[in-house]
Amino acid sequence: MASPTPAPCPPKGQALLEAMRRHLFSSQAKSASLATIHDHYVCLSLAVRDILLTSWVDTADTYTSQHVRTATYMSAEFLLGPHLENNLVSLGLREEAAAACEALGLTLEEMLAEEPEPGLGNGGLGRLAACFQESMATLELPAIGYGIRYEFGIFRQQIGPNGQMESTDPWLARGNPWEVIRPEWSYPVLIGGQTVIGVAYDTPILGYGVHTANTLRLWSAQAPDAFDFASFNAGDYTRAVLHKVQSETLSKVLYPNDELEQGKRLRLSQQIFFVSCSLQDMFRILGSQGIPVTEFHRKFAVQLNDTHPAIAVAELMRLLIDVHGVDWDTAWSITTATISYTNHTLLPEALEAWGLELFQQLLPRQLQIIFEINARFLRTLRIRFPGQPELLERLSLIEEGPHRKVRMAHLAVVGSHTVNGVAELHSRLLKENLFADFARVWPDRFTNITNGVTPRRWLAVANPPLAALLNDAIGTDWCRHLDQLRKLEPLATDAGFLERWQGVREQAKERLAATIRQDTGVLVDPSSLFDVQVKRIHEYKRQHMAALQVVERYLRLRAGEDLPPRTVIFGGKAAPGYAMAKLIIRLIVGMAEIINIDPAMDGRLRVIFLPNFSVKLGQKIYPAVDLSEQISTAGMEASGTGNMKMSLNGALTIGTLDGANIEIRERVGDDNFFLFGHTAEQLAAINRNGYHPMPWLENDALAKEAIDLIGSGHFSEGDRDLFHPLLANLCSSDPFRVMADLGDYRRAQNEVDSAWCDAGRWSMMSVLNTARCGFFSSDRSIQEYADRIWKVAPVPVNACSVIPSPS
Ligand code: GPU
Repeated sequence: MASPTPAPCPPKGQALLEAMRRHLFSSQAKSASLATIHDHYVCLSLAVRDILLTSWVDTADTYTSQHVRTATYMSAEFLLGPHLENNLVSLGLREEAAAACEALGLTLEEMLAEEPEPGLGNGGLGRLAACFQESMATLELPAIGYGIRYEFGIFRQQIGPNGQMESTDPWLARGNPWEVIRPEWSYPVLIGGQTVIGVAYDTPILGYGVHTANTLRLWSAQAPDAFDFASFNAGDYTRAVLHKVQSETLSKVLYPNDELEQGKRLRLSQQIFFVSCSLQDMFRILGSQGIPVTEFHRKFAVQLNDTHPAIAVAELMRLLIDVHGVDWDTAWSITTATISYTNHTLLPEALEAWGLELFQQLLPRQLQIIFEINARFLRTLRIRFPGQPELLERLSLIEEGPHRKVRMAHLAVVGSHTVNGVAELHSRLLKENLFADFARVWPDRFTNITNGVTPRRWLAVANPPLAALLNDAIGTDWCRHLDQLRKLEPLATDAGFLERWQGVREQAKERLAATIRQDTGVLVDPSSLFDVQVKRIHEYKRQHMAALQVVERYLRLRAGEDLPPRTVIFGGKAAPGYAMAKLIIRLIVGMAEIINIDPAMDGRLRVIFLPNFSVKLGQKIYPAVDLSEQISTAGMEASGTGNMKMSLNGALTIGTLDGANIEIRERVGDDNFFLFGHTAEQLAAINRNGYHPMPWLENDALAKEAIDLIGSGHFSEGDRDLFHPLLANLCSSDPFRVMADLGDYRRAQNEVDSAWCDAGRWSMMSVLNTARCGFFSSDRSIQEYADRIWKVAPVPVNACSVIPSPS
């Protein structure tokens, strides 16, 4: 590359520029003539890392010297998304970085595009963990995130004429400038009689506008050094190496199932692996600060992100008793004073229960401890509830029957001081249904903490034009105190402001239109209504109901009805083994193929399936959404968080009374939300009388026509069998009550069409959505966890590092 003429650079940009040049030589070992775009990305990242290291080192020093009470967040998933831009925004260096790139003849955009995304999660649960890490740092709370450093994250999705195809995600293939390996912090874990070593890899998590940088510590599996020395010496070199490979497969790949537990041996191994390493690491920290093990619960609060880390209850008991010599009763008080558990679903297929045989093979000591916990628990119950064996059976940690199982949710509830759901409705249903018996035993153990999302990534990073408009209109405080968005309310009727608002929205939609063109080849009209459903593909989320609605729209347009132009955008991954979800994708793709080339549509309907939905893609999509589809069967979506991201960016929701939709509607106002569908209570009543979809369908000519059209092979090149499993399911059992809600969904969609035609009113409603969404900041969620569950207080970090900052 020809050496560029340096553009004028601000001082910090100058420092970045110099650090980039230095890293090209000292880290990438290249001259400018050989440097690839990826080299430059690495250099920029390392230059940014140099700057944030001061915060990171100072934070660790502060926490260590002050012996602070610390929250630890244990999660099998952290769906982080790219770090570079987020770190630039947290450090207030985005402009400077752009200038430094320009001075090298590069653009910041091309650097950002180079970053592979650490997709160490499936969907909402993993993304929530990532938002929470960032909020904990921003609130200056001493915290550590603990998880697994999967070598392969969530699979990459490509879309072909036959729907979804999967390929691997080798996100580490070109190295990772954001992590630091800590070989000195490695721990042995005994699984199935074999020892595996977990090695710590640390990633800094910067707080926004503060000096705090917390740590996300992910464990990578390694075979021990003296691995299988016996067989090695016996000359069986290959066997020894094979065992090594086997141990190291532990952290190889993230299971791509979302809300489905398959009872796989490797999965249980992954769980004990990261949980044991994390707890051993906490004991190491305790020891290094001279704190006795009996004070464990004063030093640490441990939050279990769903039941994936629930084995922590037994493992903490084992470490206290077997390794640290604590008696049972003391160990049990410490354990239950330490641990708390968040439940994220009511879906029965997601509830983890491990077969006793597998458990016994892999974790015999932990199973023994679970039996002892259960025996003591059932003994107290027998005294409190005499003559109620069925109650005891329902509450037991062990599910009886031909295949006895350990119920991980029960282990988590019994071993925790607090159990929370993730939205008001979800937490109520937990107490009324899944944990009704437990709520009788311990009514005070259950609480709600409604989810939130970080406004840094989901507004400041994802939507710079909106952020700039907000800064201008209401000041910059919103980014740390999202409630400040309230100040927008009076502007919702200000014509000048609405015009600027419209401008911001158009920019986002044009940007998404360009991405759609690039990723699918389809041209869409940025002035059409962008109707978006992006999330994992699941029958309970009812992408097939949205698809039916699109077919109906297609039929109505073909029949000459006048409807405002819409672009209907879908995105999301289906678990590779979930046939029905994959068939739903296939249907959407088939619809898109026909509808997008039908001249009768005359630009009034486009259907898009955006491949490989990810955090990166989400950052482009959320700001451009006009209509947010949140249409799950009431009672089934624990919370949802995409709903919050869209509303925060000014989308209007069409939704059921499910999860956090209810709270969003309460806050934005029912005039600014398109509600439809049965409530959870109504569905429960319908179920009691025996549900059948046919009576609903028989009275609905349009729905029938849509189903017949799909069945005729119209969207499958004449193949009448392809979608049969999907249609037959809808017309026979319809487990997710699509037919019961379809008519009302159509009514609400018609309301959307009319509202869209009044552009001024739509803009006002859009502003009010953003203005009233401040509650859904993950800062607010984390503040609640810190105050009500963890009792962890902020510890401000001052610059104290002896290491000079590069600037
Ligand atoms: N969720 Br359990 C997942 O994304 N994956 C899971 O395995 C389980 C739950 C989601 C819920 O479906 C969603 O409603 C919620 O907003 C999210 O967890 C975070 O709480």
